[in-house]
Parts: sequence; C-alpha cells; structure tokens
Amino acid sequence: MPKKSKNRVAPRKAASNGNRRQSSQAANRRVYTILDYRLEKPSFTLRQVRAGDQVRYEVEGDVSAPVPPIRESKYLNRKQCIEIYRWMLLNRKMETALENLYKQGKVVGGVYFGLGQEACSCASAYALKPDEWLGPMIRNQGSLLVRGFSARDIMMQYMAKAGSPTKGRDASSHFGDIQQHNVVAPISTLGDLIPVLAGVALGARLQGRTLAVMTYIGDGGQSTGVTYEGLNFAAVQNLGLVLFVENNLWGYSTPADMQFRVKDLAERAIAYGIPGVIIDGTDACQVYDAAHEACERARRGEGPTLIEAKMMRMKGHAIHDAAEYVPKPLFEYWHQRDPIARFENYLVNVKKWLTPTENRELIAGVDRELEADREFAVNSPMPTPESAAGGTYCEPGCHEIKPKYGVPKVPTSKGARFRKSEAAVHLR
Ligand SMILES: Cc1ncc(C[n+]2csc(CCOP(=O)(O)OP(=O)(O)O)c2C)c(N)n1
Ligand SMILES: [Mg+2]
Repeated sequence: MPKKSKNRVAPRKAASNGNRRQSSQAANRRVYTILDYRLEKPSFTLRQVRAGDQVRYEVEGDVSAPVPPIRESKYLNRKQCIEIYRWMLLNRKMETALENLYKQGKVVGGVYFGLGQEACSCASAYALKPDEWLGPMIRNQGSLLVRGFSARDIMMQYMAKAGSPTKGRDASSHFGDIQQHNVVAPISTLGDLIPVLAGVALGARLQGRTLAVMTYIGDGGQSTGVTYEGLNFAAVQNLGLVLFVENNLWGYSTPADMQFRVKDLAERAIAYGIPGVIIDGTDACQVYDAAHEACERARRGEGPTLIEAKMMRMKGHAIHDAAEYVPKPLFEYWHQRDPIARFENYLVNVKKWLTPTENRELIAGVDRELEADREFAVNSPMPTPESAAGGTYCEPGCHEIKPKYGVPKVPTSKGARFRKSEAAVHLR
C-alpha cells in the first residue's frame, strides 16, 4: 500500500472542561496542514458589479500593503539564483520580442504571455534534473528555456518556420522533445497533461527509475475532471508528480473568486491525500524551494505534491485580449510585485550578489543572445509546400522506440504471466 500522506495531523485530544458536547466535537475533528511559504497574504477579493447588461469587477479590500521581501532560499546559492534570474529575463524579453513579431505580422496564430509568471516557470523547472520530465502549459515558455529549448526554437515555432520544433506544422505551444529535453508536448485540452505526466513517472518506474515529473495547471483548468483523475491516479500509485497550480487569478475573463469556493486551491490536496503547499509565485526563491522539496519527495518514491503558486496574469488571455475587465488597482498591486524587479532588487541591493555593473552586463548579454536568435528566426525559411505531408517529429520507421531508463521490470517473455500480487508490486 502507498504510505499515507503526511499532511494529516492526528485529531486533537478532547478538552476535559466538563463540556461533553464540545469535547466530543473536538475529538471528532480532523486537522489538516497546508504549508504556506508566503511572507504576505493578500486580503482582497473581486466583486462582480452589474449595471444594466454590463458586468464589471471591483476590488474589495486592501491593496496598499508594502511589497514583502524575497524569502531567503534554504537551498539556492548565489550562482543558482543568478542563473534563475537570467532565465527569467530571457523569458520576458523573448515574449516582448514575440509580441513585436506578432505586430509585424510574422507570427502565425496567437501569442500567449506569461508576464508576471516568470518566477513560477523558471524556478520550478530549475528544480528538475536533466533526465527528469516536464509538461509545460502555454504560459510556461520560461520552463521550456530552462529545459534547453532556445529562444530561437520558440520564436521559429511561433512563426511556423521550417526549422522550428514542429517544422512549421503547428503554430504555437504544441511542441516538445522526448529525445533530448524530456519535454512532453502539451495539447490544448486543459488538465490532460496531468495523467500523461503521471504515466511518464509510472513508465520510468516500470523501467526501474523513480524520478520527479512536473506539470502545471491554471486556476481555471484545475476544475476539470481529468485533473482529478490524473492526480488521484498519481496519488494512489505514489507517482512522483509535482503539480503546480498556477493561480493567476483569471481563467479567460472569469476571476478566481467566481471559479471555486475553497479559500486556497492548495486545499484540494487534502482530498487527494497528498501534501499541499502555498507559495508566492512572484518570489523565485519560494518557487524553487517548494519545487525542490516536492521533487525530492518524488525521488524518494513518496508520491505527488500539489503546489499552489499565487500570482497574477499581467496581460490578457492572449494577445487579442486587452484585459479591460481587470480592475486597474489589481494590475497596480501586482505590478509592484513584479517577479523580475523583486529578484533583481534582492540580488543587487539585498544580497549584493550582483554589482550594478554586473547586472547591466548580464542584461546586455541576454539582449545580445535574444537579438541574434530573433534575427536568425526571422530570416529562416518557411516550410516548402511539398513537405506538408511529412511527420512532425520523425518519419514512420525512422528510429526504434526504446525504453529510456532500462528494461521494463514487468515479466513479459515466453508467455510468463505475472500474478495479480506481482502486478501490484510492479505498479507501486
Ligand atoms: C478542457 C478545456 N476546457 C476549456 C478550454 C478553453 N480554454 C482554454 S484556456 C482557458 C482558460 C484557462 O484558464 P486557467 O486554467 O486559469 O489558465 P490561464 O489561462 O490563467 O493560465 C479555457 C477555458 C480548454 N482548452 N480545455
Ligand atoms: Mg488562470
């Protein structure tokens, strides 16, 4: 049997104060723990206001709190923090370049932004080891960069160029690479990556490897049935799935306050019997620490973790959406909590791990890399019409599909049939 989750705390002993009813109620009460790493707990909600047939949202509560400090990482050193900061810069600058390419009519299809979510994408993927696995969602361009795709790959993909990861056969985020980068290509159906990544962890285990796999789901997408099925399966099978629930406060134009009744989405973990963690998704150190701890748990074979990252989608759903339905004070509040500006301040002014000159040089280096990649991507050819019927990743029979980590541990040969109990051992 899988080990029971550690997030349940034994019921408290009943108080012996003579009030029997109260005592028995206390004895029957179960107490669960959700770790909350945040240094700030925003206390405002969104209220829907109707005026005739118009609907708008207003912020209720205090949005004037000072910006909290970055939480000191338990694990990251100076070099690692600077590396994550660099990925975040590249992530943002690449998206700005994509926005410009779109406006120049060079992008085929839409562009989706992870503005304000760079710490979540980059610092989470940074916690994975090279041979572990990632399933990115559309806003996780930073995770793709960390996993080894270049800005050139991503820009060519958006422009549907012949040399892009899907050779121009798909225009946006539906690409991956299971040979080198261990990135599972997403499809648009929200939640479907969760059982797929659970399957990757299961497949690896059948080949004798216990590893961490990571994917993401939004505050909107986490309500889908397949999210429940996938995470429940991972929990029951003790699979090393690290699920980031990216609570960016909006699902299209619907605010999070109108999508679910729990206070924090991390509470959902209780129902799966797995640990739930809340972090400030704009604090790279918190993101990394939670991801690292969840990955370590996965590598020990203890099963999945649900991490709710709280932040804000700082643009519309995609480039076509001006997000006029978002109240301005909300943008202002989260703008002050910009993940890159906060991390830059931490590295330059708080830790003094980067001098202002080193910081300027680092930023200039990112600009140079991006400009070279943009130039290459723009000047590279579109696919030829005759190539349209070819395969996306390869051609039929062009390579043998082999187990990645070893020979499957399930008896298969010479009609060997394993008993039910053996199957259970192999599956767990
Ligand atoms: C199962 C499913 N239902 C609906 C959609 C259409 N859809 C695409 S993105 C989106 C909003 C997603 O919001 P959220 O999960 O919060 O992610 P975010 O866009 O904020 O990152 C919807 C409804 C879909 N792709 N898949
Ligand atoms: Mg959302």
